[in-house]
Amino acid sequence: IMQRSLNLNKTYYNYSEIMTYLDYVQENARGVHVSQQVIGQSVKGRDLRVLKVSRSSNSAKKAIIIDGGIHAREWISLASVIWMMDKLVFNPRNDPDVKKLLKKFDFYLIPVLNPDGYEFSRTNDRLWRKNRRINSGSNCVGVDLNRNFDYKWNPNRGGSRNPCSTVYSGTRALSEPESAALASFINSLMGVDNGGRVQAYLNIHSYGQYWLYPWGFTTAYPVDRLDLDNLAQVAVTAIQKVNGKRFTVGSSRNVLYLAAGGSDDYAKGSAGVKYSYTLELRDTGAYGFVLPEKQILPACEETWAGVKAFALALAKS
Ligand code: ING
Ligand code: ZN
Repeated sequence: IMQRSLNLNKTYYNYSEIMTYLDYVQENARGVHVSQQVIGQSVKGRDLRVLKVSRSSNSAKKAIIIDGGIHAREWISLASVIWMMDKLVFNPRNDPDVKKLLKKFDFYLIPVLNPDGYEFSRTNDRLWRKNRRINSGSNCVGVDLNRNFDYKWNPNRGGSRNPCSTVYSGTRALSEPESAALASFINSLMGVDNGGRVQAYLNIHSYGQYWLYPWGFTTAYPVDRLDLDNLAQVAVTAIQKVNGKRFTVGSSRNVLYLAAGGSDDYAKGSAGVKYSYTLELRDTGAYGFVLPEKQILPACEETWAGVKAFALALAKS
């Protein structure tokens, strides 16, 4: 049935294949603990699953949350999260860094944050971005989940009040089940019961080759900008060593564009996660969102190298 590792990253898998793979990972993990949690449902009722990887059961170490597929067409982001899962759980090359990371952190991986949009992109419209919300009073479908989060939510700042826009912010902050589920999941791990466990949050997108930190809603920088910049530099240096790809570091607003309501701004601004980032994976526009399957492997390898270097540096910080 579903094979692990190499086959997994030769092709882009659909939602149900990815869910089958999560079960495979959980059943076949040896020497690490894997558990799954459903944190909510999409508009069309698909489960939003989180896979936790830790050294032991009931582990409550400092945590790193990583998600992919918030935008439907950014297929490489899902593949990259699956790849990280595979490396953390099966550690095929017996990498000592993986052991170090699991000594220090619990990982929470969410490969498909927007399953309805992803399936629609696979079957109907390859360049679909939003979720599949039916907007009342409009013939246009979908809300941009990365404009829908509840920190400085503002359709006038890089979002839109028009349901037909690809960056439609929704009728209100956290109007969508997908964004609401992620927000409450981050909050639950940051709450007093959990001792503010989340040290880092990575929201994975494509394309453009950027490692971005907040804010998206303003040109101002976070007060701890230098800390965020330093660890991002460590990550992009590691990425470049793998296949020579250069990633640009900076704040979303200053190196990309204005966008309020992003999940990275939410994680930092509302939930209090210090190291909150948006990653834009390959490429820089040659294929854009439609990254060929031949590039899945190199893209995942370099992203994993960056994430690993980042997390190792975080462990020492
Ligand atoms: N890019 C992100 C977007 O949501 C971003 C970039 C993230 C900007 C966060 C500002 C804040 O537009 C893609 N590729 O979706
Ligand atoms: Zn995106």
